Amino acid sequence: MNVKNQIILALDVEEKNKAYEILDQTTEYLDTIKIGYPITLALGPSIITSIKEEYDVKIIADFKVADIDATNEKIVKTTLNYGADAIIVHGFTGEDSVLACKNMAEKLDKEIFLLTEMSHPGADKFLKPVSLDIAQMGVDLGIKNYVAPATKIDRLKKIREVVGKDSFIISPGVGFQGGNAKDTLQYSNAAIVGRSIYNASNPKKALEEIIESIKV
Ligand code: FNU
Repeated sequence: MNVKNQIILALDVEEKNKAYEILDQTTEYLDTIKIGYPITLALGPSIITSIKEEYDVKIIADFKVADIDATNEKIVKTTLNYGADAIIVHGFTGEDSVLACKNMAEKLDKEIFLLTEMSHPGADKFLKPVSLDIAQMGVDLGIKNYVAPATKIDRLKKIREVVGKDSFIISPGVGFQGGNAKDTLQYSNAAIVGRSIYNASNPKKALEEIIESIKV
């Protein structure tokens, strides 16, 4: 996946007007949007189709798919058929669950991102001890796209070492959660930013400043 300006907007707003307002102000600089449960549960999954129709953006559906293989397959199929270009899948569920997602996405000519380790402090307890194994499983399964935290650069670096330089890593946690875009992009291909953009008094300016901070 190619991400313009290496920034992905996490569009976790719950009103359509607000979503479109933010997209109007930011899509000059962005071509990749991450939508998750907040907007999808508030507005319904057709919001994916509507955004795709009105904006020239790629959509990554952050549904952190984490069920048995048969159920995962259905979740991935439906989400991608709504128009999402890619879907984020948890890795801790294991090979069969992840493979079901990968196979379905490939069948639809779309992509999955494998979530290795999460950005919040609580993830240190259960996910951190296994995240490198999850990343290695992804490599063994031939997965090319990963999610790894911007808030824990040492972990991001280790995950990059496991998945290799040719894999594509996207990293949440820049801004509000304390991560820094420039540091993150030393090891990651794109930073995911939500609240620091959509809650800013001037989202366009907030995004411009983040893009500028990457260049210096
Ligand atoms: P912001 N997100 C995250 N950490 O924050 N998908 C993870 O480890 C992960 C995620 C999502 O903090 C989070 O749900 F796997 O407002 C939100 O949509 O900048 C976004 O990344 C971060 O939003």
